[in-house]
Amino acid sequence: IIGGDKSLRGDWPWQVSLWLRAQSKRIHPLCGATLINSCWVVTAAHCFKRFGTDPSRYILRLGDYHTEERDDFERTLSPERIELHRKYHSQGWENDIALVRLKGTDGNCVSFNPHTNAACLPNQSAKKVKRPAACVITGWGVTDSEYSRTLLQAWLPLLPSGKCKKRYGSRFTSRMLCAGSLSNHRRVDSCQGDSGGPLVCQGTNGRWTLTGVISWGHGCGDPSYPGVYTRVSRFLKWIEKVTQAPS
Ligand code: 4AZ
Repeated sequence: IIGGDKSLRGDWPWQVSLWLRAQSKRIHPLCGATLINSCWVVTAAHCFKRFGTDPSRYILRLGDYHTEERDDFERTLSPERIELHRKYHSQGWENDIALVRLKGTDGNCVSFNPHTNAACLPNQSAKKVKRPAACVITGWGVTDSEYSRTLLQAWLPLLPSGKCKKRYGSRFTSRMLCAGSLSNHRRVDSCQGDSGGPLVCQGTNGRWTLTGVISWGHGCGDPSYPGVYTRVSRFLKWIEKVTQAPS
């Protein structure tokens, strides 16, 4: 996260970290992810581009805050299944969304507590995100120098799609959202290591909704190249189909 600040423990209870298991039993931070119910996590499909979708290669951490210290509420879980969007192509950025099923039974995989809870999904009928909405991105990815050890947050506005169209041309599609700094002097952006993590917006009812999945952009923190996010509202049917299917 560029231009953000330290979050407080428990402020973003749906934030999940995705780690790669190395041969040496060490783990390496890979991506962010978002808990959407007791058994399912949403992330970016491109997180699995290099190492594939064999669940045994990954672990997920919930309720985490400091990556190198043991937090009271953190739990490390194994994925049971990784489902990439079937129209995701590793050459491009379209449909950059994946679902990860946690191990567990009877639709009950993790229990919620003040540090572990699900984000809401967008309303099926609210296809349009109202701007300017108060949105937040969170992650342990690259700051100005290195990966962050504590969970960072940054408030940022959704931008008109034209801002991203102008910069990225046809690579930016209607299944994506554009978000970043409004001013040329403030750098607020997601960056490497944040991808797969949440862009949540707070509705007038106070609920936090998973509006975007951190996906791509040209560099990080350059106000003329906004960040690009998977537009979650376009994937609700797919999410429903995958998460409701008998396993
Ligand atoms: C990345 O490499 C990445 N500034 C994520 C987000 C952005 C750029 C790169 C957006 O995962």
